[in-house]
Amino acid sequence: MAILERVNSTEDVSALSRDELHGLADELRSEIIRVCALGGGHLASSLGAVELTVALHYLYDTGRDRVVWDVGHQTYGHKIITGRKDRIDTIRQPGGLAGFTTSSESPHDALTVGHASTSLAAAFGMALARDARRDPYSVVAVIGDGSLTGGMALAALNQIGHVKPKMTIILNDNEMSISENVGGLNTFMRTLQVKPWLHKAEEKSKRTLSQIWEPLVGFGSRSKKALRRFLDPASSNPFHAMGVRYVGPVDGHDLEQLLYYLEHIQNLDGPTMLHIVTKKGKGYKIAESDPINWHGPPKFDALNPVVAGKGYTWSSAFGDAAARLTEFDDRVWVITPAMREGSGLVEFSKRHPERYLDVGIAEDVAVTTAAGLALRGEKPVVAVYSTFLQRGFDQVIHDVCIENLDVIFAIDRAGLVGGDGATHQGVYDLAYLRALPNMSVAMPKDALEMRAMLKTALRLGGPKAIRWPRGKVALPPDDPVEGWPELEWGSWEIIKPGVRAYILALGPTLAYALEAAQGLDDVGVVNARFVKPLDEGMLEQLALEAEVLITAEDHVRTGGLGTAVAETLQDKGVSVSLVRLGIPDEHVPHGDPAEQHERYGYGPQAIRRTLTRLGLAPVAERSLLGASD
Ligand SMILES: Cc1ncc(C[n+]2csc(CCOP(=O)(O)OP(=O)(O)O)c2C)c(N)n1
Repeated sequence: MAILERVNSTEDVSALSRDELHGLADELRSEIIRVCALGGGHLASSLGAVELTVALHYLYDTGRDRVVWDVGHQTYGHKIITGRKDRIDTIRQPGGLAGFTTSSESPHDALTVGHASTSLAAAFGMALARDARRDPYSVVAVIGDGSLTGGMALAALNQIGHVKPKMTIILNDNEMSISENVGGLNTFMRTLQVKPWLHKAEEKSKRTLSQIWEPLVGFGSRSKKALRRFLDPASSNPFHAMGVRYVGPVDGHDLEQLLYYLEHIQNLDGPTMLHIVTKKGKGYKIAESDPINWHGPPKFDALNPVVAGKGYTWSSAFGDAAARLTEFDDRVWVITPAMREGSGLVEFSKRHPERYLDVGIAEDVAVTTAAGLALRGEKPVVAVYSTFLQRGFDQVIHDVCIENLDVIFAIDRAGLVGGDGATHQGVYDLAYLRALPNMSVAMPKDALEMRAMLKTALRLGGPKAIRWPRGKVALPPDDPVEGWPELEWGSWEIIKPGVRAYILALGPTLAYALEAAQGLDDVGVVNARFVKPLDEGMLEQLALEAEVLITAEDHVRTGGLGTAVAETLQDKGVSVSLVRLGIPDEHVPHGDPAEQHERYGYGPQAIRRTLTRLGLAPVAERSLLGASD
């Protein structure tokens, strides 16, 4: 690490010789592999962006200029260069560096990110602010071909091309989103990649070509234009058409070429897009050949690299259930906004390609496409992470709920998610979905209950959201759908009877509540699996019988289960002491979810402390279990 040792800032990169820049790229690559092996992380995207990272830091002062990375997952090299190499081993770990660019972490991180497709609009705003203040800094946005499929990115491009501020857009095209990239723009980008060949062919044989073509297509100008478009796709380039100067494609691993083009573009007025072609996982053979599994591996052995299996997860359980449901009812479709692997749909996509749709990183499109399908009698299931459904919120109201359509929302990663941190926490969906007329919201306790909910939702119709957490679940038996039991929609279930108190728990907090209430005859536990509609009958009865009700949820306290319970009791005029456990009004950073559950008061030990404080568990335990929450 001879060169990296001397690099502590972006100025140090600018001081390097060209030869040393190549050495720096090699060292960064080794360091990224070492760090990801140690604790897991976004390996393949960071490796693919190494030369770009070096070139940008050579040409720009990222402390002053604004380099906006889309998603921010490809920035391990950027973090190492910009004064964070001593802490890079802590990336994504509790209390350590964030996995994405985060402005509170460094002045070199121009934007706090994690969700895709925001870079262009943010950089556009920064360029407008710069021009309004007549400041001299440069603005650069780096966006992947996957993130460019998001409507936000395309709408921003449309504005940028119209207003034309001076800015550089780097399109980092590796043909991949997390899985293979999709869509017409992606197909078009493939035609751009053959452009150099076409150029050469045109140069070398201009005469031959016109000799061949002109007699064939005639001499009319329309035909000539069509021929020209075929030979030089840039003349029909949609970026160009939107008003953005297009340059490329350029080999994004050729540092000299990158520096050459970036340096020239730097001084051009207006917006310029440099299209670079890169390989995801570049320089690490196994990641190059399998960029999907090496997109974000857990920790691995760098000498014997294998991506550890995740075991049977909630996502696997959903994928299996969806496949069964499609065989049971051929009107069932599954739509994913670019999360085939994460949502457990790899097998489904192979077995039922005609009922499977990946719409790219476009959650809004996923929801409204589902609405369109439902309007024509189909039964779409939108498989989406809780955090990403936020991008489709208006569509859930406007296109699905107002029409009361038969759309099931299969919501994965509900709750705190661990290493991805604040941008990815799935802790708002109960609040934002519960508010919508016609919508139901449920959370199963296990994979069998998930099946029962899916089957019942399919029969009942209407907008139905079923959510589950990240992580493992017990494998259910492989029964055909005909044998799956249904459940009464909106019903709760008493798991442990109590006398003086009841804990109303949801999903993962159910096991916590049972652990906390162990050995306490006075304390009952309820599987409050429906947040909307609540089991009002059972709630009222429990409130009348017990002294205290405690709600426990892996969700913000504002608007979740506890709020729903409080509102219902208030409306019914039933008064009972109510303790609401959940996440307070703050953004939760990356960390270990189990630790965070304890810290926020709804882990098993924390619930037990609450029971002690309420006089429901023996006081002697206080000292054993630490301070009261
Ligand atoms: C709104 C949103 N939806 C989904 C994701 C999950 N996600 C993270 S990276 C990624 C792929 C991005 O592809 P690209 O921009 O081409 O970058 P690459 O990973 O190929 O380097 C996706 C879908 C996200 N971060 N944000």
